[in-house]
Amino acid sequence: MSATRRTALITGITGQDGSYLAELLLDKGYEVHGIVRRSSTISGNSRLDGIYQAPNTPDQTLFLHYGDITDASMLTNIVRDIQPDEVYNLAAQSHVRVSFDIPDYTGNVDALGTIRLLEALRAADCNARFYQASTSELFGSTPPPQNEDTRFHPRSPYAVAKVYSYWAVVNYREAYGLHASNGILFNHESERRGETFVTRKVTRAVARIAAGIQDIVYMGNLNSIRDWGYAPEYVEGMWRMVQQDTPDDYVLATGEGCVIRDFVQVAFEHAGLDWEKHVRHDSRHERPAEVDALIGDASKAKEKLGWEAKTHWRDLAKHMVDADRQLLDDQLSGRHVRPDQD
Ligand code: NAP
Ligand code: G4F
Repeated sequence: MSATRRTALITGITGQDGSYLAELLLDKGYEVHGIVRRSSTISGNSRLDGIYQAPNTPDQTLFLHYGDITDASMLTNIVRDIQPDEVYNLAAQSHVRVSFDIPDYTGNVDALGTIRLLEALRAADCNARFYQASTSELFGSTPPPQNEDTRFHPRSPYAVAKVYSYWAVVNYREAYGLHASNGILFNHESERRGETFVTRKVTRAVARIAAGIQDIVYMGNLNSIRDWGYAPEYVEGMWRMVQQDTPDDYVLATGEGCVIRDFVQVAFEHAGLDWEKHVRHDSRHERPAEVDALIGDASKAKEKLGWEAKTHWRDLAKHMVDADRQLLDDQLSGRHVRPDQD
């Protein structure tokens, strides 16, 4: 290991953001350590295919460790062993509707998981800078535009747990002088987005309908508004927060709202399809309490971090449709292969 190489620990490395962040940090010359759940070997690790490194080679800079954010002793041991310079806490049960089905588990992972990791830093006497994946869901029913001063009004067990973590980070900053920052990120999507989030669900369905292997997609409330950006740009914003001399909390957003129905229409039209012929309503995809409108004001990030979203949601929708059509084509023709990993 190089004496000057910085070391980062990422929880949630197999997720959308974790995989992009790992790539960014490896490009910047970091040694990257990621915590991987044993159960995610098949589902999540495919996002890391592009940066897979054979283990135990002299040039290895990516290290994956089995663990779980619910296992405090594991967290303390790994922090003690690798003494990271930076810790990015991205692990979460991140699906809002699912959090109504498993509220206890969501709180354990998304709220207490953060405290466990912060305590692991203290127990291991580690002065790492800390990034917390906070979310625009904190604002819930408070109307847009939302910025760092907007009142929180969470509308789901997921959001309630994330409010707890947000304040845990502020508290550890104030109580222990930890360099800990909250990134309050509005929705950000990509070809690596989980398949049950609305954008990816739609673009996957478009690809399958265009290929003639599906006809109908069942969806919930199409009237809500989201501020959708492109995920690789957002992980750059996370990194910039951690590089600041003083820890702080920042909103990352595009500043433009999109009604779900408009995203659906643009995605279907991009493949030459009429969405109204293929989309049906299913109340099972609705939430007991909806977040009607999220539109962020990221002026503080622009001023202090020099960060700005670049990709418009229309281009994002088309890009995701193209990527899903290509992926399906590769899968159907047998071209989609994965390297062996342990
Ligand atoms: P994601 O794709 O759902 O990834 C979540 C990650 O957390 C996965 O690697 C998952 O591992 C891991 N994880 C789940 N439970 C865990 C546990 N008990 N122990 C350890 N790891 C666990 O989410 P994302 O979209 O990348 O988002 C990253 C973070 O940002 C999350 O905290 C999310 O809540 C937050 N966030 C996301 C957005 C957004 O629009 N994407 C916006 C604001 C905030 P498996 O592979 O094993 O499932
Ligand atoms: O894609 P979604 O499930 O994302 P949601 O609830 O906004 O949460 C995402 O963004 C948050 C940031 O604001 C993150 F913190 C969180 O981890 C996650 O990444 O739903 C978006 C909207 C909702 O209004 C939902 O009711 O789409 C609506 N929707 C309509 N039909 C649907 C569906 N959502 C899903 N997942 N599936 C549907 O069939």
